[in-house]
Formats: sequence, C-alpha cells, structure tokens
Amino acid sequence: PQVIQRLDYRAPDWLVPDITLEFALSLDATRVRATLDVERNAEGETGAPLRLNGDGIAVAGLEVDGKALNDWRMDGNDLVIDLSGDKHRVVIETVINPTANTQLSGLYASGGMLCTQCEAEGFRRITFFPDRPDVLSRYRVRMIADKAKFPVLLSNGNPVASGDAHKNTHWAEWHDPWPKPSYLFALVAGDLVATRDTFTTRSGRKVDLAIWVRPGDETRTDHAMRSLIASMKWDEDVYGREYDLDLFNIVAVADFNAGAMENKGLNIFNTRYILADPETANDGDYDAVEGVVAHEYFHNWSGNRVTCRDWFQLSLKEGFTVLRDQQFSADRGSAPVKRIEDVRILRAAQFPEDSGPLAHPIRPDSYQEISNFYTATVYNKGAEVIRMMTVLAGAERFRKGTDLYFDRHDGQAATCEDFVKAIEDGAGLDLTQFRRWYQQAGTPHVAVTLTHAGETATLTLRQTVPATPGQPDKQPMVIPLRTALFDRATGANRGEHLLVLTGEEQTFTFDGFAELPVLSINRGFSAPVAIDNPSSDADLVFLAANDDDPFARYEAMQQLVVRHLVAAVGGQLDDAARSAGRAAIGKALAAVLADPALDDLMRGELVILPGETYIAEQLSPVDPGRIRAEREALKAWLGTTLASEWKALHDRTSAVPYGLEAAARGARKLKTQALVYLAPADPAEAVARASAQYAAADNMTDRQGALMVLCGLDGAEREAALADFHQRFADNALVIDKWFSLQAGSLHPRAIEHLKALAKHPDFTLTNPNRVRALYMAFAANTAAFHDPSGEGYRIIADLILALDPINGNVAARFVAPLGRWRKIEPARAALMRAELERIAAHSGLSRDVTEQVGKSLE
Ligand code: B3K
Ligand code: ZN
Repeated sequence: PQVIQRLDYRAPDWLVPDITLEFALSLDATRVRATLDVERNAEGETGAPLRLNGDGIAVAGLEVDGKALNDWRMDGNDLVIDLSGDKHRVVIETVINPTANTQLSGLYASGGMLCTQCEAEGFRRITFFPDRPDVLSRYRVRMIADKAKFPVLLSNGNPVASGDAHKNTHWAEWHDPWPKPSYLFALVAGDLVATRDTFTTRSGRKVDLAIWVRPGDETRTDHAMRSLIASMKWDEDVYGREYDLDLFNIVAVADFNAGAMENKGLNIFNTRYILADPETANDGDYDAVEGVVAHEYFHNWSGNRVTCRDWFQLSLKEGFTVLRDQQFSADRGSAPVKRIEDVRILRAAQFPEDSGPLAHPIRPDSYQEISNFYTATVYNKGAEVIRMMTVLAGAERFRKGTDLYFDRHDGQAATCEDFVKAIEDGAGLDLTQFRRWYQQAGTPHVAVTLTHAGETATLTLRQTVPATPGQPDKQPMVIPLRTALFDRATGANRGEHLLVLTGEEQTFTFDGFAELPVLSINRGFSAPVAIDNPSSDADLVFLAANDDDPFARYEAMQQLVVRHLVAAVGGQLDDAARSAGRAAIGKALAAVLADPALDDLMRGELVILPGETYIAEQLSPVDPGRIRAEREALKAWLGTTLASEWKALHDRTSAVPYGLEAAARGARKLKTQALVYLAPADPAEAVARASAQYAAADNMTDRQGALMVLCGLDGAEREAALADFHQRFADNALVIDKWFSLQAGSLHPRAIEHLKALAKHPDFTLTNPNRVRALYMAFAANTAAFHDPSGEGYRIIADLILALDPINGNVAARFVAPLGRWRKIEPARAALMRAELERIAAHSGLSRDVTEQVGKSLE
C-alpha cells in the first residue's frame, strides 16, 4: 500500500484562484461542469504539468482555453495535463451517480435529497481538482434541478441569483467570497424547511441564520438554534472572532458518516446533532447538540479562515476547535462536570488508542488513508495538548497567542508549528520541549512518591513515555501538574502550585509540614497523563470527601475504585482485603450521597463507577469477563449496602419536575444511577422502580434510563417496555437507534443472542451509519458480550466489517480497533481476535481504510 509521509510535503505546482461549478442535478445522473482558472505556483516545480485528483470519476469533456483537448492522460486516478503557459482556463465535465454513492463521500443522495461531504478527499469524487487543503479558491456554484423534487438549492457563501428554467426546473447561483480549500465545498438540494433567526455581530453585521430539516422535523430545531446563537456570541467574547458572511446555513441529514461538517457558511450535520426535544432527546443528546453546533461554528475561524496546509496538520483545526467547544460548554453549564465528562471520554477512547497498535502522535507522520486519522488522539488529545498551553500561559496570555495566530495566518493554510510559534510569540512562552507533544505518541505515566522528614515534604515525580509503533524510544515531555498539599491534621489546603515536570525525574520540596500531607495532583486534569500514585485508601477517601478541586474529588473516588477492581480482577484480594476495600469505597460513596454541599449534577458524576475500558487500561493481560464480573459484584455490594440510600435518592429525584436547569438535570442523572445500583442488588425492586419510571416519564432521559436498566434484567417488564418504546417512536430514526443500542449494549447475559436477532430486524440496515453504529458500536463496547469466550463476538464484528466494507469503507474501518486490541487481552481470546483480523486481511478488494487498520493491527 502507498504510504504518505508528512516530511514529503511539497508546495502545489498549480494554484486555482477561481472555480465555477455548474451542476445539472439529479439523483442518479448529475452532470458537473467545472471551470478552473489555474496558474503556476512560484513555489512549485518549474514546468510541472497540471495534476488533478479524481476518484471513481471519468472525464466526459475537457477544454483548455476554450478549445477541446485530447492531449491529456490518466496517471492512476489523477488527470494529468501538460500546459505550456502560466495561466489557463480548464473546463472539465464529469457525470456522477449520487444514488450509487453508498460511501457517503462526495455528492450523494439521502432520503431523496442531495448533499455533499468533501472532507477529507471527497471533492475528487465530484470533479478533477488539486484536492489538497493548501489550494484555496473562490467558488461560484450554479445548480439547476427539478423544482418539485429539489425546491431548495444551497451552497457556500451568499445566494447571488435564482430563477425558473425550462420544463419544471429551476436554478440558483451562489458565490463564496472567501477563498477556501475544496474540502470545505458543499451543496445541498432537496425538499427542506427552515427554522430562521438572526444574529447581529458586535460590529453590527446582521446575519441570517437558517436550520434546514426535513418537513416535520422543524419542531425539534430550537435547541440547535439557541446553541448557534450562543456560540456566535461566545466566540466574539472569548476569542474576539466575528462571523464573516451575511448568511449562515445549517442542514441536517440522516445519512452521514461523521457528526457534522464545517463547510463555509453551509454546515452539514448528522441529524443526531441537530434534532432535539425533551421527548426524544436525552440530556446527553442536548449537550451533544450544543457542543457540536458550537464546534462546527468555531471552525469558521479555526479551520476555515485559517485552514490546514496538509492533512498531517489536522489537529491544528480539530484539537484547537475541540478545546474551544469544550471551553464553550464549560461556560454554558457546570464547568467541573464538563471537565469530568471530557476526561472520561479521553480515558475511554483515547488512552486505549494510545496504548494500542493504532497509536499515533496528534500530528501523525504517515498515513495510508487520511479518513483513519479522525481519531480521539487528533481530536481529544489534540485539545488536551493545547489546553496545557492555557495552563502554562494563563487565559490572558493564551488569548494574546491566539490573537496573533489568527492575525498572522488569516487566509492561509497553516501548520501545527505555525500555531505553536504564534502561541510562543504571543503568550511569551518557550515551547521548545513542549513540541514533543506533537511528535511523540503514547500516554505518559508519572510515578509519584511523597515523603516527609522534619518539617519538609518531598515530592518526587518520575515520567515514562511508553514505546508506541515506530517510536521505541521517547524523550521526556513537559507535564504541567496543578498540585496541592492538604494538612493531614486540619484538612486544610495549603495552597496550589503548578509543578512543571520536564525531566525524567524531578524532586519538589514543601516546607512547614509537621507531618506527611495529603497529596492532590493533576488537579483539573491539567495534563493528559496517567498518574501512578500510591496514596493510601484513607487519603483517597479524604480527598473524595474534601478536595476543593471538583475534578480531584472525582479522581480520588475513581482511583479508589480502580485500585480495588484492578486488585480484585488480578486475584490479589483475600477476603479481608476485599472487605476493607469495599468498606472504603462504601464510606466514600455514602459521604457523596449525603454531602449537602454537592449539587446533584456533580453528585451524579461522583457516583459513576470507572468504566470497564479504563479499568482494562490498568491491566495486562486483560480478562474482560472478570472485569465485568468484579465491577458488577462491587455494584451489587454497594447497591445492597446502601439500599435505603439509593431508594431514598430515587424517591427524592423522581419528585423533581422536568426542566433544563442544572438542578433538574442533576436529579435525572441520579435517578437512573440509583436504579443502576439497585439492579444487581435487588432486581425485583429495580424492575418495579424502572417500570414505574418508564411509565411516568415525560422526557427521554428518564425513559431511556429506565429502559437501559430493564434491558439488563429478565422479565416481562423488559419485553413490554422495549415493545412500547419501539411502537411509540417507530417513525423517529434517532430514537430507534437508541432502541438498538440499549439492547446491544445491555448487561443482559444473552446480549449476543439479542444482537443477532436485531441484525435481522426489518429496521436494521447497513446503509445508514447511525444505525450501524447504534447496533454494532454499542455491542463492541459491551465488553462481556464482545469478548464472549466462544469468540462469537469477534466473529460478528469481523463479519460486519466484511459486509460493510464494500458499502462504506470509512465506517467499516472504525470497527477494526476493538479487534486490534488483541495484544492486551488474555491469550485464549487474543488468538481468536487475531484469527478474525487475519480472516479479514485474507479478503481481496478491501478498502484502503480497512486495509490500513487491519494491517497495523496485525503488525
Ligand atoms: N471536520 C469534520 C470531520 C469530517 C470527517 C471526515 N472523515 C467534522 C469536524 O470535526 O468538525
Ligand atoms: Zn472539527
């Protein structure tokens, strides 16, 4: 396979300052006429021919400077044209079939409408073009289409003109004044309705806002619109960034590979990140809509005005934009809870990636298929790396850095190095060594020892960065750790310090301590590292109850449980140690339940047990079955020991009426958590309460929570609730997705059987990515079911990959990672996992996406 290397970057030989695209749209034969004004790039290779990328398209006509041209050649998928001068006009015709485009990349059909997805390399499936982000063009787009089937015609920028044409057709012309790379091109044609609002920017530009959806869905766009307006205001207030067109369109599409796409002035969204109302969207869905709407909007500056020079720089826009959307959401709701959620995602999705065969730096060095690099590492770790810059610089100086970055690189295709340099210059930081975060993969581990002598506490920190594929040896990283010491006798916080670990090992001393203090380290998760902290259980119980940093409080609680479960899974606990560990956890949990100073949203975070994948990260080799068993056993014990507390909590929270405010949301979170603990302890009680919660629910959070609990248990109530849910929401695809996920991800011992039946359900289809993910991602994350000792779970996922690959390789490749973790799993299962990877690899005609992921997983 061809491997693209970061260091092979060369400037483009030709630029395309202007392009006109004319589309004669239809579902199965769309004609595209592209007029490219090309000119030689002074930085390119002298005399080089014009090389235009294509993918699955053929030349249906070609003119240069007004004359038909036969003197062209294909080099693989590239169209190559020898041109004598420095400036030419090239006109290319192609014909494409959107309905046949099941990859959902390029121009495709979704439920009778037409839409595009061009990032990263979809534009070349529409027309021949230098499809690379450092070629920026002004786009003019003309569309002509059947007026009844496609009453709405949208593209980037501003509408210029429109009108009726021959025989039931109409046309529209759009112009985008901002030069952009081809991956930001978008077009939508369909029968859509808009929810409208306006936003006036701080300099007084009135912007028309529209969210376009299928007729009937317009009742569920309010939250997205509120989120958009809030994002526009926030980016002005916090980053000084103003919107730059008179119009901002969002379109929601049911068939979409990703979450959403930041096309200039025309964001295209997966419906799941736009549509929300209390009955059909849970609280998490509300947050996701707000976060993704903000994320795509923020890309207008971090991504569009300043774009990426090449795809190795993807984290330039994604890491930064994720940080920006995280900061926005933190400002909109509870900042500590948002931080905890973000860290939970990082640990569940990114840490395993960083410790597995697909590990890569946030700025990768090579790829076969760039679609495989839209990862938790590039996005979430990328955000953490920039967040560390904010920790080192402080908010004000960091803002000086970002101002300089936007100023310096506006209109350019920039690199991660450009970003770091701008922060360095603007914020006044030296990030020389810090740059290793862009180069080295792997989650650093920091081992901590705290000793005490005389009046002095001595903290020793030792870092190791694990070897990752292609990177056997690592250099020490810059690790900023917000740290506090608590007086053991009084419980007082003696002050927070920012300790910046730069060497392999460093020692810090603190005076004035009569006895060994209690250590609170990596507060707020100031660095994306794993801390190996030998604090006693008693210290963790103390921090879980008393730390004034909410994240640290959560962390102490997690660590207490992780430590216990890791020992239990490893068979290192005798009866006495098991009871002592449980007692400590029970005590901490009881304190959390009783603490009147905690709000329910935060309490809801503190009571959630660490996830199975995070526990698995601490173990090698892993027996996933034992993790499930020990975690459930602990839950059952806590459910029994604190039974009356859980019931009282369920009663109290059930009395809180629905609302979007934090208190009501907190109550809903705890309401289902109470059931989660009662379920293994007293299934009959849990079933009764969950059924009542389901029946009384006036919102999706309560209904879905109750159904989740019922799904893990046996009985007529389970079947009745599932049937009711399906019937009640039969016409709502996003809710039916939940119905699939809840069953595939359930704690029920026969989850595999359920999954097999669901795969044959008439509502299941391989052509809709949301539906595929709903069923199979939930299953792959259901550790006990996926890792069934028979190997059946592995076979199911491998079969899925093989069946899905010809339809949608991009989505198929996402399912390789769960199998790719075989090296960390106990030998019997590991062999079965590996065998499935080999079975996939033996197939011919696999997509580049799946080939790369499977190949790397077997290396
Ligand atoms: N930039 C898009 C990602 C597109 C995915 C391409 N495979 C969404 C986002 O990160 O905002
Ligand atoms: Zn993004």
